[in-house]
Amino acid sequence: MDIADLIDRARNGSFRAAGRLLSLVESDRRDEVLTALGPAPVSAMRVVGITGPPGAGKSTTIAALVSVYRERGCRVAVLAVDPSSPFSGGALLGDRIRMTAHINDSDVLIRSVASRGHLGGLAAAVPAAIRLLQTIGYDVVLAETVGVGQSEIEIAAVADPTVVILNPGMGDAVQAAKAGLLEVADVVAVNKADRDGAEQTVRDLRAETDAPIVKLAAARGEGVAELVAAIDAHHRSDSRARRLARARAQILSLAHTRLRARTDLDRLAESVVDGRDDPYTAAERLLAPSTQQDREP
Ligand SMILES: Nc1nc2c(ncn2[C@@H]2O[C@H](COP(=O)(O)OP(=O)(O)OP(=O)(O)O)[C@@H](O)[C@H]2O)c(=O)[nH]1
Ligand SMILES: [Mg+2]
Repeated sequence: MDIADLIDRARNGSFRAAGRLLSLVESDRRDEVLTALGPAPVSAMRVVGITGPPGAGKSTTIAALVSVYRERGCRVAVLAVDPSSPFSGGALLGDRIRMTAHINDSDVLIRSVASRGHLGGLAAAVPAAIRLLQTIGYDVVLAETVGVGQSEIEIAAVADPTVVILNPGMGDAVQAAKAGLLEVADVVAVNKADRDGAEQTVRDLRAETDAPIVKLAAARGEGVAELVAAIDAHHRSDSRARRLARARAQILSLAHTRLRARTDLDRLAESVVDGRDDPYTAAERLLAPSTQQDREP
């Protein structure tokens, strides 16, 4: 079936067509899909990034958010980035259970995305997936990443807002700050607030970030309304300057991915190690326009 047909079907609500298109977007046929989609439609689609340490309650929070957005009549897509990562070991089954309320809802699409494919990873696949979801009529995308590496930074480049989920516990706030997690936070949620120490963690966090902080017990549905209010408020206050900053981060991330994929990188590294080039010259060479066969597909 050709891509234009799939797009039509997906627009008309076909899950199977949407799934096929998302697979194509992760494959080397991504550009074909993007071309068929045409220019980005004017759409108020929201992309909410949910990130945080393993087990912080990201999926539980997403399940609660899905309910809220469904009550508003939104079509919702959940992208779980790299759920097979060693950090969330086997969480996919658990996520199924947390998402049971939504599994038979034809307006909720749940999809996992591998962050380290051969085609430039998350930085390239997720914006394309988002473009696709926007064109086929989704109103909200909730994207889950484990906040332990590059992926949450890449998500933050496209998400508005990025919610960082932490838990009560001594040192959590400081650790999150150290790990650079708070830098990507537009909203911070202290989940598992039914446990001791939530107030203290909120106080510690206030010293580390200007982002709004909400207390959450996602598993009990407590604080979810406050979280949604913070997400809504952030979206309204989103400025051109912030959008420019996000676009810059996204461009840099994509450019970085392209540079890493250059086949001459290894050759340049050898010439530096062998003393034929210095790293500055090698960097210049890496940035120089390459011939087509220097690039990966
Ligand atoms: N006490 C308490 N436990 C919670 C709360 N929210 C989630 N949990 C539990 O925390 C565990 C992890 O929840 P998940 O939602 O899978 O966390 P996650 O951040 O998506 O985990 P990974 O994807 O594996 O990184 C589960 O056992 C949840 O039941 C909460 O508000 N209070
Ligand atoms: Mg999860």
